[in-house]
Amino acid sequence: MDIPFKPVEGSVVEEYKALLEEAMGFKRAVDEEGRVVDEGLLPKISEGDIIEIYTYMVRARVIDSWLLKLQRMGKVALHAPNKGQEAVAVGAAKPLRRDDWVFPSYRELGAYLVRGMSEEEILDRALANADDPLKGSDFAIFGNRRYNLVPAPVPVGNQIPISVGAAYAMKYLGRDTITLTFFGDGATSRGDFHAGLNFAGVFKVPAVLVIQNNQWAISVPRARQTAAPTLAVKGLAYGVPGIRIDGNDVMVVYKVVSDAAEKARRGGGPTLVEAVTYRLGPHTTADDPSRYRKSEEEKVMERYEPLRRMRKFMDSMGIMTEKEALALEEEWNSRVEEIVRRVLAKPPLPENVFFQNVYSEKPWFILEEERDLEETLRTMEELGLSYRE
Ligand SMILES: Cc1ncc(C[n+]2csc(CCOP(=O)(O)OP(=O)(O)O)c2C)c(N)n1
Repeated sequence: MDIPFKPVEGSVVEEYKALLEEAMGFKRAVDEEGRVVDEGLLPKISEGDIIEIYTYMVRARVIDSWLLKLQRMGKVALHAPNKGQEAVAVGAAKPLRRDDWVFPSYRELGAYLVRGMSEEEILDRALANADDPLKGSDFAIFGNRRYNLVPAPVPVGNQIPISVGAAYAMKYLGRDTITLTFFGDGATSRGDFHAGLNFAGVFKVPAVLVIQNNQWAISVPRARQTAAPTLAVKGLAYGVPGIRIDGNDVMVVYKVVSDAAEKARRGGGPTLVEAVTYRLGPHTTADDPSRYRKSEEEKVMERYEPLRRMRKFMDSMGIMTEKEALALEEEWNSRVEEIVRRVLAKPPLPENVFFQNVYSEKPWFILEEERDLEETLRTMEELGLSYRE
């Protein structure tokens, strides 16, 4: 029992002092000019792994820019740009095992690619064509059971308590699989974050929770979001170690998340990682950031973006020249352009798609609505009208 009442003393205080330093600090292995600034934070991985990581970042950048273009062409309903945040998604997803669970938010294309999804699958969904697995039912990026990739929720922060519950389930079942969850700085202001962290801390669940602190929750800047000095420090109140890192340095993201994942696997409990990054584009294609932030800020932040840094790092390490690294981006751009052409040529969903995939046996009122639609379409055809462009 804890009685009598007195301040906490002893080793716990020392332990918390060390945790506080991690939560208030800023870890990076490679700086914005690609120079190694902390050898100890470089992950022990091969040159091949480094090239693979860079390639995932390139692929995420390329598919992101195609999704943006396709939205502007009226082919995609909505897109939440990933530009500038590739290092967090790729660096955190890469060290995971196939049987671990990933709970993305809506800005983690890199994590989808790392888990094994192809550009074609992503585009089929985004374009809602005949191969769309969700049959046009929502504009959201879908999850994928094959890759233990849970669908991204539309409500902000919902995935936090759900993923923590899933992590608890893994522990309960005696498995050594873990969960990795992504969410934004804005999500840390929602009750779901606090409920999730509290549960995670009490039950020591095998979870790694990654905050993509991209400085903005649509138009709300980080400083208006919370009065806490850092976001990582919020974990400490719940007994969850928080580590603040440079989210544009993929090497430190990989290192910190892989260590946290292994700790969770061994029964060491959850970790909250605050990855400090910057959203270079709009919040979504429906947003205009010039209404709430200065374009000079974006220009300054271009210098810190993760792909540029990786190119400089790989060049200085003799892994790949900057020229070769840029050529790789060109190559992927052409490859994805070909996929885009193929995907655009696919037939659309059939008109009666919303009458499919719900009932095994349709009730009379649904059959009636279906007949109504058929009749409307016939009349439109007779009148030479079309609802498709
Ligand atoms: C519960 C809830 N409230 C509000 C919204 C509207 N909304 C969508 S995204 C967003 C901002 C989220 O910001 P953040 O968590 O920092 O993630 P980011 O978009 O920056 O990656 C808001 C307020 C929502 N989807 N769900």
